Amino acid sequence: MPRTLKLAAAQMGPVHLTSTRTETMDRLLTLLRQASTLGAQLVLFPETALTTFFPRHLITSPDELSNYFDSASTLLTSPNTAPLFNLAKELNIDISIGFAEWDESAAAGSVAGANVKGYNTSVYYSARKGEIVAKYRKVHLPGTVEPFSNPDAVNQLEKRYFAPGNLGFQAFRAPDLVKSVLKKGGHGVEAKEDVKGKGDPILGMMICNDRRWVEGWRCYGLQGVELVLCGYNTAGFAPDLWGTRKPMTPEEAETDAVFHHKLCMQGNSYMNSCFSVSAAKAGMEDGKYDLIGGSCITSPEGHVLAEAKTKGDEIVFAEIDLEDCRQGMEKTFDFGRHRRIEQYGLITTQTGVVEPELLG
Ligand code: CDT
Repeated sequence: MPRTLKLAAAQMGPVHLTSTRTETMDRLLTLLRQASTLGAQLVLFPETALTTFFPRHLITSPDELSNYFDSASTLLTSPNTAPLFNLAKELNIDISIGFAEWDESAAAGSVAGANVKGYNTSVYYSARKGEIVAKYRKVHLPGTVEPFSNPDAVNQLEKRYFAPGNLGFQAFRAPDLVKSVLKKGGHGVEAKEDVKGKGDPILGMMICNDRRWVEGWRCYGLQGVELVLCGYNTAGFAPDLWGTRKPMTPEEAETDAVFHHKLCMQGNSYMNSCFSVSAAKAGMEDGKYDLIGGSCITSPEGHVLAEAKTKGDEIVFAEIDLEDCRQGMEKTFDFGRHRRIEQYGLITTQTGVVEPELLG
């Protein structure tokens, strides 16, 4: 049975330090309406979509910093965020969006240090339910706590403002997003094997740097994920962050950064037999900080089905059939038959690299 889904990435162009919340919200609403005219049922927005990518700045004033954060518990009611969820409900479109989550319990600060204000988070809103049905907190936080000594460096102070995500890689089902699916206890559900690939779509969220780490993808793969959603803000040129043996022009560096982004989305989608969708915040923020575009939708065979053509506000759209995940899941990457967990111990017992002894 086909399980088709009309899917969109809402890529955003730059959001500046001077952009107001209202201006940015208006752009998000416009993108959602554009996706709706294409018939999209699910729209992904970028990481920290509501503001500029503020972790590149050293912000010491607590009041100023609090302007970039929102509480998860008031997303559906706060004037800063509610208009997007209200429109999603009206248009009957599920959305996933990234934002800086204010730590209401103050637990994040006690884990990671006094400066930490919360988590780099994304949520999944089900329009049919009218509620947020899943939340993910970014696990892999790149960059540094303190700015680089080089005054011209592009900083990424995520470790300063955010605690590492503590919700794991929890896959979830998107309620009633796709027609004609099996439900628990429903007719035709006899054994566990009978339901594989026939229920409500299985989704997983990750945020930006997470896409570079195979561990998260495999955690989702082991839950039968069919679609991974990933919003991002990726610098086009940041030699202090990623290091360079060979000097590169900003143009060469950006080409490489887009290549690595797509490599992660394509390779990991293939190796976990799932679709993926990625949405960038792109372009030149504050006239100075370049972010890559390259938002795309990729298939379980690793092909790019649709991709952004600009570095501005743009909808990337594709109609997919989740049934296409079955080929990989049942053959090349049938985990149950082919994985050898007794050989993978290092993955969860060791963090850094330990080289073999030097030869004599
Ligand atoms: N936002 C985010 O996580 N950006 C990082 C930059 C890393 S620099 C190597 C990313 O992985 O795209």
